[in-house]
Amino acid sequence: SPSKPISICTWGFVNANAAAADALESGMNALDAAITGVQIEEENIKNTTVGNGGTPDREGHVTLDACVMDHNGNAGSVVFVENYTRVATLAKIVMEETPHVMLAGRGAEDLAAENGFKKQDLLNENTKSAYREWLKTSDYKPVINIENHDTIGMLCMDKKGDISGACTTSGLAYKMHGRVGDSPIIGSGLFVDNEVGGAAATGMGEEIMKSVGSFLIVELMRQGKTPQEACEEAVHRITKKGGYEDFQVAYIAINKNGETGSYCIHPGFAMMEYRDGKNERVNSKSFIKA
Ligand code: SD4
Repeated sequence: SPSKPISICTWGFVNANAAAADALESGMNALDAAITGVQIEEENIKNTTVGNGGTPDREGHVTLDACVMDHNGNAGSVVFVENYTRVATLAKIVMEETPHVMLAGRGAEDLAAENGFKKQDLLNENTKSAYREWLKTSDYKPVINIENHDTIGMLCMDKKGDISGACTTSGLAYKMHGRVGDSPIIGSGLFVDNEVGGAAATGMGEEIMKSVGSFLIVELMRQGKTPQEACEEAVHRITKKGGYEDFQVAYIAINKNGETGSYCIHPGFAMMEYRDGKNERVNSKSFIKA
């Protein structure tokens, strides 16, 4: 059996993965540990793709998407949320306190207010001036591997061996108002089946949604693929259609044996992996070679 606990997350989020690892080592369950981890980035105003400090849409609104999934197959999700930052926690509240899986916009914001979340302006001077700059050309072109791809998806295996995950984002920079990406879509940005494993995604949400990437990875692992092979196959489903020169997609996965994998289209993606007391950056292999 794997040495537990284990935590992995997208990109080089050292502090977020360390926070999840500490929580897991102290005995916290996988779901709450994943939320504890991603919350570091939701509160990190230097991360312009998650939570407070997120980049606005083309009309100047910061709108957040998040979801969580636990080891019992329960799921919660919020989309198009303005003015509240802890949206992974809000997704957990949807999962646990409502009869629904997904709440959007005003309804999700009302639930946040009812639960004592702090209402705040998520824009700051930096994101405002970057937005003003962007308005000069209004050129919508998601750029590979720069700061507008910093979504955090996290998968935790706790001391009991249960797997849960969380995924949270402000989505693609300067997206259309009302646009929702893959991150809060169960099966796209995140999927967990505690009998098999879990997967999470980052990158061009439209491509991840069209191929239901995270669900695909978990199903491929169920059929016997390793997490690495499953991530590669999910990326190939996208690349075989062509047109991937201008966008990035990256996946991370863990199986029930504690094996992990990651794969992406363009070089430059990495995941954090914690196990055996070590929190390490793992550079991902890519479809296009560096
Ligand atoms: C989205 N997948 O909204 C997200 C963007 C992302 O790092 O991953 N950014 O499409």
